[in-house]
Amino acid sequence: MRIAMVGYPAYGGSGVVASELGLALARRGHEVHFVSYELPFRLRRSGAELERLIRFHRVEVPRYPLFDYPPYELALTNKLVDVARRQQVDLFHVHYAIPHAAAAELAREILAPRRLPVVTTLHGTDISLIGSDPSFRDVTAHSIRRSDAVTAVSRWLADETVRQLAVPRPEVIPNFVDAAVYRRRPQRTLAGREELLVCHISNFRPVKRVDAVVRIFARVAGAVPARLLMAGDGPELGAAEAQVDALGVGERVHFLGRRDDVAAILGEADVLLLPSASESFGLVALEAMAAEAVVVASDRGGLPEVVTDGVTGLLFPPDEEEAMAEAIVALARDPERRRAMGRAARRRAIRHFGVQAVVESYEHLYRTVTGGGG
Ligand code: GMT
Repeated sequence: MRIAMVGYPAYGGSGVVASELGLALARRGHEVHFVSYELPFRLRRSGAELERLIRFHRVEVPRYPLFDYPPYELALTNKLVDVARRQQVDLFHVHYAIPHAAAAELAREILAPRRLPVVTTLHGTDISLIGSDPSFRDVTAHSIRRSDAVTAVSRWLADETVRQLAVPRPEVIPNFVDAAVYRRRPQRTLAGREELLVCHISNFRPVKRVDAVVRIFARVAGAVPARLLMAGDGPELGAAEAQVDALGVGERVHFLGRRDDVAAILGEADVLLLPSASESFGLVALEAMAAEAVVVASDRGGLPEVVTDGVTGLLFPPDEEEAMAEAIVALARDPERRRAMGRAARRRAIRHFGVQAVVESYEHLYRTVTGGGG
């Protein structure tokens, strides 16, 4: 099939999923056109293989003095129309409802009477934070209703979408992980052998509760030899750096900035700490599971669908910081249990969130919406 994939190129789970799905589909013989304002970061690394597999179409937004807010949505719509006409695409698959679903809907209207199906994948904050905001609610609900198929990355998000927007329940297609890329690395280069290596990877937005990460780690570091790697960048970074100094753990905490080598970091990590206020899925938790790191996370949103509490990781209400710190200390003191949990996590990641099964679910959906049979 010829698929126009739309997503955010910046660091964030929805862009990762759109990129990895595009690559996986292209490797299975589909023609994939990625449409965005920048080449997504996961695609930047794929080099020569990428050029063979995916065509990137940049959305240019003309600057004009009248525009205090350059109308990206309209430029995206126009680009989608252009790509659909020139490349004869069979469908639009948009990731993150705002503004992508509305742009695809308008593009489809412009292309009529040609029938171009729209598949919308919801990722979380496009519903839970932004989509349900009164400023965007009606247009989000409308574009979801008009999509030919709507998917959500977890059951929690599907329920939340119905609850917030009173639209039909999306089909659940979970995120996936390539277990050949995300795996334990035998060599330890990021911390000493006797230290517990704790990682946090996010876009440092308030919902990630980076302040809690630092507080929890400070408790851990007071009890056992440990090191914290903080990978990512975002609005809470400065505050986290100041907090690390204030708590006197500067020697043990390393801010790595935005990193492309997440698999390498998780491959050495003992624990991934993710005390988010909400997480529709928690892709980084799945990646950590495949790499046999123990996920210590909040029990909110879709995380319990990814992590089996007590078996493949440990979940707590987000404000139970002391309990999370105690759990991590206990894991440091019991390496056997930690490794067993890591192995169970990898088994679960492979069994329930493998690339092939998930990509086949999307292919099935594409066939259904294009009338190619299910
Ligand atoms: O978590 C973020 O801030 C990024 C956001 C995004 O849209 O890129 O992530 C959301 O989509 C990911 C991929 O499906 C999920 O794994 C994340 O859980 C979800 N984030 C939230 O729900 C906060």
